[in-house]
Amino acid sequence: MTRRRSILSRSTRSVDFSKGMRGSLNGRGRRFAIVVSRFNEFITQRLLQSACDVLGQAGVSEKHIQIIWVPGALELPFFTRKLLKTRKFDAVIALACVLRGDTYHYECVCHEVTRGISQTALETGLPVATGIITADTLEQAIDRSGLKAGNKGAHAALTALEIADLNQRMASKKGRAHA
Ligand code: INI
Repeated sequence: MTRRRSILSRSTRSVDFSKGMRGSLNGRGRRFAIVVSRFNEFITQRLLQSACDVLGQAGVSEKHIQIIWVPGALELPFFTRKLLKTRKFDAVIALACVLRGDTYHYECVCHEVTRGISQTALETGLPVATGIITADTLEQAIDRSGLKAGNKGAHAALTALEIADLNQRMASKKGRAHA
């Protein structure tokens, strides 16, 4: 048996899964901005409502949530970047709904938005959570905005709370102590 194989098959200490840094979902004192697309507003309103509900339940004050409406998903990266650059927010949440039925450039919109938002987060070093429905039909979008398949706005808000806290912990002594 090779050394490599013996290392791979050897049983090791079990990992203590309670260890390691995690972000908390406590939103007290935190500030968030939500950029939301007007395109398919019937759906994005539902995403926005759930995102705000989750933030409220986590203790985020209403006056600490800034909402910016933009024409469509393609405008999300630009305004997300602008908001992050103010350094006033712990995280930004980007919400939209892209439907294949409405456009043949569906792939292009989805790809550009995802790439633009990731680039913005990496460039500014600040967290962005996305709740972007990409669906073939309006029915699927309705399911993903609260009917049968969860609500992407709520998921994005939970993610934003967690990554805002994680980002702060990683920058602080508290975070290093728990690492
Ligand atoms: N924007 C969306 O948010 N969802 C869509 O489904 C969509 N479609 O189908 O085209 C869409 N297009 C608009 C785009 O995001 C820009 O607002 C527009 O191109 C102006 O820059």
